[in-house]
Amino acid sequence: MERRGWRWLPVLLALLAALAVPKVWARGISGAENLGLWPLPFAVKISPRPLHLSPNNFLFGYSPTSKAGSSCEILQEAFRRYYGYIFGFHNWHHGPHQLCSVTELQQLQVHVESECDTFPSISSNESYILHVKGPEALLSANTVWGALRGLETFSQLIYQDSYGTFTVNESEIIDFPRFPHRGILIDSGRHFLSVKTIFKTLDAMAFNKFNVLHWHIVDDQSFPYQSITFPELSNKGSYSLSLIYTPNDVRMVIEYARMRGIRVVPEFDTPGHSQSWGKGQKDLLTPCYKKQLLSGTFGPINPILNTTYNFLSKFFKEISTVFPDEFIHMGGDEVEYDCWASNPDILNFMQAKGFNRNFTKLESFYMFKISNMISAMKKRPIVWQEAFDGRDKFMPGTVVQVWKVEDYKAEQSLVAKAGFPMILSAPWYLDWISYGQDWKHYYDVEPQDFPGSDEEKKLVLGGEACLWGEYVDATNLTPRLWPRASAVGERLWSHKEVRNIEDAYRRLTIHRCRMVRLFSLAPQPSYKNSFYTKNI
Ligand code: CP6
Repeated sequence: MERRGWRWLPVLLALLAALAVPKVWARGISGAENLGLWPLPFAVKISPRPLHLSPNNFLFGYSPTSKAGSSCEILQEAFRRYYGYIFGFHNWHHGPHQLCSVTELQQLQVHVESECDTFPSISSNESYILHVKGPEALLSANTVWGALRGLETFSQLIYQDSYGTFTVNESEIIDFPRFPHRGILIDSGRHFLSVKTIFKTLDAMAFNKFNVLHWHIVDDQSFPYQSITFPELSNKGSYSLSLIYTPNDVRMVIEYARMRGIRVVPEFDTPGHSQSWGKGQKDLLTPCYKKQLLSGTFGPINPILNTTYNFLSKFFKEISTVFPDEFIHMGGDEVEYDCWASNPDILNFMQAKGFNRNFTKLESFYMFKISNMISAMKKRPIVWQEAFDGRDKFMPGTVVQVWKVEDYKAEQSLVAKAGFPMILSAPWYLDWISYGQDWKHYYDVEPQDFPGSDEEKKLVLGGEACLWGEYVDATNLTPRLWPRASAVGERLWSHKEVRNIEDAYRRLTIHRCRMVRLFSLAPQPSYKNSFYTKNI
């Protein structure tokens, strides 16, 4: 496209969207049957005309008018990565293709409308247009994040013909995500997950256009996060002194994710699920009583002490500087009340506050104080649904994560009626395994199918596939997540009407095969990779 043409791209995009392009293009998916594009782009047009690519004569480059160029590390790194993904694992073909009449594709020119960004956010524009033609293909995006998604799609278009020659058909693709929050939850509190395992998960997420790593980093069982302010938490609370995430490990995860356009949302779950905190922080947990005597066991975080809030305020201050994302997940799920109910100091406090014996009010009192803290640090809180259900006062803008399987649509309605944004994970528990193709159940979910107005449905920011760690560690994490999480990936990225299960099955089979191939690749040589692997 010429210089002048770029200015009209957003207009063109809007126009094509208005014309309901998927009905014309994606429905036929002509020529795309064997490619296994996943998740399916908004509009796909693939011509029968092939172009050949030669590893020795193919480059990624920038259009002259692109605002982001070779000083943009995110794109430079992505170019290296995708060159490796496209050509890396095959025997290079040096056959006589120069002699045949097929046009060669020599370059993918990338055009980005805005300057190289730093961190992805919930409002990042991930749309892109891909125009594959010889000898130069064009990838145009509003942001580098869109360019990353377009590079992934470009790599999925390339195949080897029967002679082994790298081939791509002339094609046009217009694409953008349906939801802005497309997450995977990993749980390093139940089983420690090495940084290398997390990297592999981030790679797979990028293959499926996921953009949020929800890092449930600590839980009852262990506290692997090494805090700068409170080192005793992991000294005492981790499984071992080597099974921890040092500040450098955390930085590497955030950086590896950033390079792939993936946000890292940390979860520090309180007041429940916090047994491991108690080992390194005296008087933080509630002492439980048995027959009016201290039993020696502990319950949820003690919500009646000033020391609790002083500690948590310093702790979350650190978290808010270590993790650059706008969101912090503060948990609030599955708080057990029996220990609170056994403790006379708690009961007296509740009496004084007028809570009587309503423990939900006590929990709500605690959660409101923590959300205030997090808001004061210019961060937005995310909570599990119980924190919303029991709300007395609830911070505006708090995101509610709907996780309970029972009646989740009714819960979605309640959250939406109250005007709060939400993330759906109830139908997507990937640690739950059963016989057969359960991905079809994940695929069938319609995240906006609950009683409510159109305005209310817009409060669905997206969803998360959750891989709780009770029965998951590095030995089974990858096969448990993929390709089943891919079903969630397409549901959250692709158009609402993309739900043909036979077509999905055919594409997913190919996509799985591609992922297996990519996983078996040796790490790509790049500056970033040597930087990362040095410390593993
Ligand atoms: N761990 C934590 C879990 C779960 C939750 N929180 C959980 C329990 C049951 C189901 C799904 C998830 N394993 N910390 C609840 C959000 Cl079915």
